[in-house]
Amino acid sequence: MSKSLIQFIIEEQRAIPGATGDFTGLVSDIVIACKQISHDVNKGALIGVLGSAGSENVQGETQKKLDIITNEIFIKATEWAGHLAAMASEEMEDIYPIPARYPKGKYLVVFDPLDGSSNIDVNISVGTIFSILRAPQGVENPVAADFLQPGTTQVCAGYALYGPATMLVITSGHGVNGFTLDNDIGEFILTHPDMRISEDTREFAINSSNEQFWEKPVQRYVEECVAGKNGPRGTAFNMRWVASMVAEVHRILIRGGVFMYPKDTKDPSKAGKLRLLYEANPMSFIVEQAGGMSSTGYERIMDIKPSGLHQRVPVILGSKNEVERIVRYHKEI
Ligand code: AHM
Ligand code: MG
Repeated sequence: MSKSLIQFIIEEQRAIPGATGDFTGLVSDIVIACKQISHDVNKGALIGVLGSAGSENVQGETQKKLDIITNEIFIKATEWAGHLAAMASEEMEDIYPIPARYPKGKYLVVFDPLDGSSNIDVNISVGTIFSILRAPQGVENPVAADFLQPGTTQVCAGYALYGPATMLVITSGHGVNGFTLDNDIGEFILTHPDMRISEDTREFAINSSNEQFWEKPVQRYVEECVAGKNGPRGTAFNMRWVASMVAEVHRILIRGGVFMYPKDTKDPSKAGKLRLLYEANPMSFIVEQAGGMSSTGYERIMDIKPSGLHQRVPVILGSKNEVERIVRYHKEI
């Protein structure tokens, strides 16, 4: 009999003395949110959800209708059950405290309800990213500062990938497991146990249109890769760029690779494009748990003490030996 995601989480929790079932309940609500988002993304134009909402989020980015719809789905699926004290999302300026009409719990969740949403109108894979934190001891009514915990404190991180199949990949600090949604029975089934990232790779992912704005170490690394067999690496590299971080990280979990959204000078007010809490930290937790590495080029991402809810950081993650090399280049130049 195949194992469902919820069975898997319950079994994992049983091994932890004193576990109350709260965590399992929260994950199960997140799973329901992802199933519903999967449904809406999949129906697309049939239910009129494509296109722009005509609004901007806190970071000045144009919101898609689905950015708003999926944010609402995530909140509605997780706010009622008493597992959470508050949540924060890429699509909301401030934190979302659990309304007074519901019981409060000990966890915080941060999420990007529809990452890669610029891809939605062209029917390319998008995803949902989430990270579960504990509310600080004794805090019943969290404020934004309570979310500013380094990635190392994450209890759980995961993503749902809405691709040819919908998958959910999750870690709670004991390796990484992947589940595929069986639409016939409405369950995520364990199909990719103990996912591991190969230490070496000949595939990299970066948005090359930003090359002129990169720092020297990244320019050097990419130059050496594209120089191919006759270059300093003596081997041919392949390149991919989906512009959907979830799809990118998933490819790396399946067949190795390195993903970079590095520091650049395109907009000096931004340290990078990707957000520490909603994107960089959860993906770093997953990548490290699968044996990969994740850095800004200068420091381990999960060691960063966040300074703001919507803080951005450079991201370089994937196959260990390549990320180590890029970090070394940052030290050399
Ligand atoms: P989003 O959260 O607004 O969708 O932006 C994040 C996405 C990532 O999924 C992806 O890696 C990156 O933005 C692509 O950026 P670009 O369009 O600059 O290539
Ligand atoms: Mg995003």
